[in-house]
Amino acid sequence: MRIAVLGADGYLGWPTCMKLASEGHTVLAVDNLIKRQWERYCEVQPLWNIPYASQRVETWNKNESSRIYYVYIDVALDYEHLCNALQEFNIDTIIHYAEQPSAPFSHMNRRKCLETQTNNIVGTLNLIWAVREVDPSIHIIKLGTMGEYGTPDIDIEEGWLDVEHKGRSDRMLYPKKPGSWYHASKVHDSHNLEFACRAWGLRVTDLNQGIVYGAHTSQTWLRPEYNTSFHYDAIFGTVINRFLCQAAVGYPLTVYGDGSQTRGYLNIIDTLECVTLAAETPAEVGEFRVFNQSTEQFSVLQLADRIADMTKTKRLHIDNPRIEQLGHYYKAANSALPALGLKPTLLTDKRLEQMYKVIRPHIGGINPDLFKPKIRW
Ligand code: USQ
Repeated sequence: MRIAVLGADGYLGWPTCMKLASEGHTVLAVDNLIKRQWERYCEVQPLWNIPYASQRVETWNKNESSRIYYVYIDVALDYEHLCNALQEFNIDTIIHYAEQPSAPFSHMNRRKCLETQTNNIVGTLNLIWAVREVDPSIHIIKLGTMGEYGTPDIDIEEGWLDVEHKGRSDRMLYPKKPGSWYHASKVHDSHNLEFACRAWGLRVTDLNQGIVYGAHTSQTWLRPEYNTSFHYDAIFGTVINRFLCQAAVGYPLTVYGDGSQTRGYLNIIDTLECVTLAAETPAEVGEFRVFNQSTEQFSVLQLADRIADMTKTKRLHIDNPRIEQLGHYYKAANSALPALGLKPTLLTDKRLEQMYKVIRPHIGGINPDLFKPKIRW
């Protein structure tokens, strides 16, 4: 396949580029490096140093038998460049990660809320128009999020819901109850993409992804220069990655509220597997296909208990800076990706220990002040 990865400099984008290139696909890595600016704005940085995007692509191309092509494009601003790149590389599949990914960031202030929604929604709209203009048969794989659904008191289905109302029935997009301005931006994206499928016959897979954890994939292990951006701070760090870093420096695990918030989780290795599976079996023309991309569900407290036991660290319940439901029902369908062949990489004790071992040599780079959540909803 000829695949464009948008957001190729990020935690998930870069390992995706390496995996697809090493499997023989032509990979066009697209990024505008904005995430690095946001990190500077928030005064946070990844646990380990990450080379410049162009440098690590160069290192890859020098040392590996496959090639990655890198172009600097702001998907939300450079529409012409985006169209030209899709055309020039004769792209048939697009994996779209190029979005502001942090819920707390979107609650920092009015500007960051607007920046999140503008970047995410306008970027996706530009992509929709670019695909229509260049080649409507291009398969768009869009990273959505399980957080679009929120925590409804009924089972969560994969994107669609059969509804009966006053004696009539219809199949409708599953109702959304996002928990942040960031999550809401993804809901708006989903609606825009679904409309583009209906109106213009585009083919889209929306991957509603759970909370990703993990530091390494088969390719990041090859060289330190291939490491991916791993955050432990309260803005860009996800909860399992954060707890392991907290434990590594003996900082009490920061459980927000009573920790009964339950979410879907998956290993970064499975993110890569899922996008590959989606790419290999594209959506039909006019189809808006939704997969729930998570392999296990845990409450925050379950995770904190396991990590506290393993590392002999204490838990600290702190005032929840977010508005979230506690003690809620949570049951999300996730059978579509296993049906395509996904073999889940589960969070075993051994995997937790391996991650902890990877983190420990880097504790000198951890600033405990960044563990404290300072942004409130
Ligand atoms: N939490 C704690 N303590 C912490 C950090 C988080 O108790 O120190 C709790 C939060 O209150 C929340 C849960 O852990 O209930 C998950 O928080 P998170 O920061 O790991 O994840 P979240 O904000 O939900 O967002 C992350 C990614 C986002 C992705 C989303 C998938 O940053 O890009 O879309 O996971 S999902 O949550 O399924 O929507």
